[in-house]
Amino acid sequence: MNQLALFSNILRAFCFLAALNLPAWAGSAAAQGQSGTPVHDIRMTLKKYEYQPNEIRVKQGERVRIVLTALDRKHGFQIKEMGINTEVEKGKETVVEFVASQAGEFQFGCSVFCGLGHRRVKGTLIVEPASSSP
Ligand SMILES: [Cu+2]
Repeated sequence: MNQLALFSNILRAFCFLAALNLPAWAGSAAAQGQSGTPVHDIRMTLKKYEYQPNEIRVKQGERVRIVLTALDRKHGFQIKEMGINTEVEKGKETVVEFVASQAGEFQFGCSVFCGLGHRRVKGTLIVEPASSSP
């Protein structure tokens, strides 16, 4: 009886510690990821039939975070070469995050049919080579 009570107390203490440790570990892992590479934040809006801005310029190696907001209806955001394709709901911020590891020009476009001008909803992501920075 006594031993059982002791055992369950130890077990409870262990679970308590495990519960405490998990968020601490997860928190530090997230912080590390954030501080590792600089983040290039870009805000972009979407409406029939355009991205604003429709040309974005980043440096190779940067972590890019695009915050998309659709103003009139649901649209999409797709960069085929990077395997990015996400829906952007109206009035809700949608975050797309990636590392611009490859230099070059990449077309992005709408992947949700939004009307007759759907194909015009597009833009260019320019990733400048890392060596071109001073
Ligand atoms: Cu569209």
